[in-house]
Amino acid sequence: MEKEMKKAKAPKVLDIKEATSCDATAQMLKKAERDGVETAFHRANTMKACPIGADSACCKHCSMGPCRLNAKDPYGKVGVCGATIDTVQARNFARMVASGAAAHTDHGMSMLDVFREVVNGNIADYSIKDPIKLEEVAQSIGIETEDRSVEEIARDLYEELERTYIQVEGEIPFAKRVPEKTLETWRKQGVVPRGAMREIMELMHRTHMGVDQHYENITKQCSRTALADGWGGSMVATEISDILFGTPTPVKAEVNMGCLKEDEVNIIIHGHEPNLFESMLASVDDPTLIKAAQEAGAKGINLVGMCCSGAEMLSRHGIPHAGNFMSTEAILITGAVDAMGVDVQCIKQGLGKVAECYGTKLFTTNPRCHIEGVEHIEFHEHTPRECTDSIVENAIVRFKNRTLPIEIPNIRNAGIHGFSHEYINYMLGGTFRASYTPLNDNIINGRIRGVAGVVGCTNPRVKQDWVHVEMVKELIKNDVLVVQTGCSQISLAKAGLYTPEAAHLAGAGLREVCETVGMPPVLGLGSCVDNSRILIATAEMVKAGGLGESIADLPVAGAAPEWMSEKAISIGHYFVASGVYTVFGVTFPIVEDTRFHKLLFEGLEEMGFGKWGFAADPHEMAHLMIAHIDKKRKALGIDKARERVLMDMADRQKLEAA
Ligand code: MSK
Repeated sequence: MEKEMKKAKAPKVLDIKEATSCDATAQMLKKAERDGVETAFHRANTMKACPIGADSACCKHCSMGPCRLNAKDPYGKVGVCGATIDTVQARNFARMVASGAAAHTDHGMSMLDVFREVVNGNIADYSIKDPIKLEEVAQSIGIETEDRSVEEIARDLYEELERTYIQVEGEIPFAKRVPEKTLETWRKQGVVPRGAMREIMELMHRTHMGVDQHYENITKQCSRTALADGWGGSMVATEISDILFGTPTPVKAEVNMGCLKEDEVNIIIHGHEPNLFESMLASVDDPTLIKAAQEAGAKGINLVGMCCSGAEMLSRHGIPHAGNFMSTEAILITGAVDAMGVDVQCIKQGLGKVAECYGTKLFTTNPRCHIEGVEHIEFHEHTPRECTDSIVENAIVRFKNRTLPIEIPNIRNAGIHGFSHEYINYMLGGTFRASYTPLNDNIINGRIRGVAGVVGCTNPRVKQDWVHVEMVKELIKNDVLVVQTGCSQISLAKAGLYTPEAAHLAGAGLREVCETVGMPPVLGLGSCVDNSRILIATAEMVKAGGLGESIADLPVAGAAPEWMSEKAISIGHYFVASGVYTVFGVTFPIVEDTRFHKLLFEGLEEMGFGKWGFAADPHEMAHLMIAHIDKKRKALGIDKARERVLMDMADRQKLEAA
């Protein structure tokens, strides 16, 4: 017995300091351990990632396997059917793209369903809040708007955008927004998307056993499918959400767990589709429900967002945001959350257990997402308040019956959020000459070295927020303007970089621009579907002139330093296919030294697309992006301008010192 005990491994203790750089999450992880509660951080600590899966060297597409190939000797073995490592990896990668694209496009389709019902007068709870955006989107795809009513334009827009999903042949409507030269490359390579349903279906077919067994041909359909996400499903989700609920403009708001209030009924909405959150906003403003909360002894009802639903509402309405993906269990440990409503995507099943430990009422609301053991209150767009009122009522009951001690980390970080691509136009160009020309001018004259999109999740395999923050600090220090979405935006907001004062962390050139305009060096654009705003911004930069003719010519780069979801792979690949060098952190699901790896990391660029990159270290990641930006500046012949700017600064410093 004694011998057996000696042999038993000591349980692996979570090193909280290494798990997260978010102080509020760390505080809650300590409490979780005191309370005997387990989180995804603890599970990641004890669950060794499967090494074969991590290398994507395993195929389980049929029952002749699963076949394990050897990452150390990639061409030494093939699967039972004869599939090579390149076929296996390309198929695995393609299925990640298909799943991620399906998630975004299904989200977009839901928004389009709501839009159709609003236009047809079947939904009374929502309306067209931004008719100017409606016109602009309609015009961008060639719909006549002059002397026509909002309803007429909206009807045509619905019909046109429906093609984004169901069109069997021809190019999707938003292909009209793609710079001509980029579109030319897509046409030449045969990757202009048809409807997303067709592209995803074809990609799933091709990756079935015994169909497409050439990694180059699989990658081609990967690109087509990913583009159907970025310039299709995701873009529709963003544009329709803006039309229905308003286009974001800069708004001051707070993030972090200190947004919870001990003396109020706290409700969190977590997920992705904005309609649940919008109706919840109406519910918490309802005088009857406010009165009920007060009668239960609360000062009021406090509505807070998390994850991407939260990022979208933070941008659009300035609703406080409590934390990103890796904090969604941690916040329940405060004991202060009376109800959490979730819809789709990035909802950990583990939330159910943690909610149960602290008596939080957790509700799933979307027919696509139920969780075993968690109560489901279905959200119907035609009668949305039935669901959201019920969540509020349940939260009030829980508030009244609170018994456990409450511990809310006293941390809140104020910042400016809500930078849509339209607002960047006004901000830099002014109301009367709104355009991207001033941005391009500042890039051409070298004050701004280039633009980086830093997006994506947090992942317990790396220190939460740390990789995002270190990387972005390095970028802005080197005069790279950073635009962000999703959980990454919240990482940086918690680090205090969403204030104009954070410009002091930027290099001299970027700092000068930020101080002149009064903007932070890091601009938040919303949720993960809102990466489509970054695509439009790149198209606008091409249109404004002076930085080449295609997106691939621009001195820009992208990154997802702590990615974890298949959606992130789809996003990464649509940026690559659009012409952007995109660097991922954590791990990359492909064995190096294979032909497929070479294609993604080098070959695609030679074909006129962007390319993939990988580095685990944030500084290395930043410098890969900076080197790429400099390469593009050189190709554009604007590298000397930057040297002059640097010379000016040095001269100025010498003068100041004299
Ligand atoms: S929520 S996909 S963890 S960004 Fe969009 Fe955050 Fe990544 Fe989910």
